Amino acid sequence: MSHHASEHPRVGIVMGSDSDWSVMAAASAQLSEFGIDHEVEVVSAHRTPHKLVTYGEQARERGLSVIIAGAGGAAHLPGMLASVTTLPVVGVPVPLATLDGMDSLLSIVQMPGGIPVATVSIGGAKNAAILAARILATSDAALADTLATYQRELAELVEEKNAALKA
Ligand code: RP5
Repeated sequence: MSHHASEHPRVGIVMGSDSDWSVMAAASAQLSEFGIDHEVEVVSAHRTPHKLVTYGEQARERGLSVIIAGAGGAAHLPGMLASVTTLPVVGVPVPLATLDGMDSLLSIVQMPGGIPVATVSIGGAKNAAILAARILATSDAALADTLATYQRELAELVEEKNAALKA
């Protein structure tokens, strides 16, 4: 697991174990592509519960705007973080060797009323980063431009593939 630490992170990527990094690295890579400063930290709901509470409680005052939380199996990290912060939390269900990530998905997505987690697809770390970027872009015009360019490029790629199909 390796990531360049940023001095003023706007997004916090947390995961239940370093074993989640193979999935969560895509979130860090996408944020870097958009030029968004972020931090990466292992915070386990079950192995380091006190750290979880401290992280969630201090996240806003430390300057974070969004938390991306990935976990697998009995994946309580995103929901528990959402319960101790008012920041938006994006949950990433990490697939483990058994159950194909359905356990992670259902653990994260079924939150009780009042405590939302914006859950992306199983292994959807890249989309978690794009969603975090969209949240930031509600008050960041330059980032909104970056996201518009990104979407234009996606569309162009489809048309290039269409052209190749017909060539
Ligand atoms: C979860 O348990 C973590 O998010 C990880 O997906 C899973 C397994 O963790 P390790 O046993 O690999 O550390 O809490």
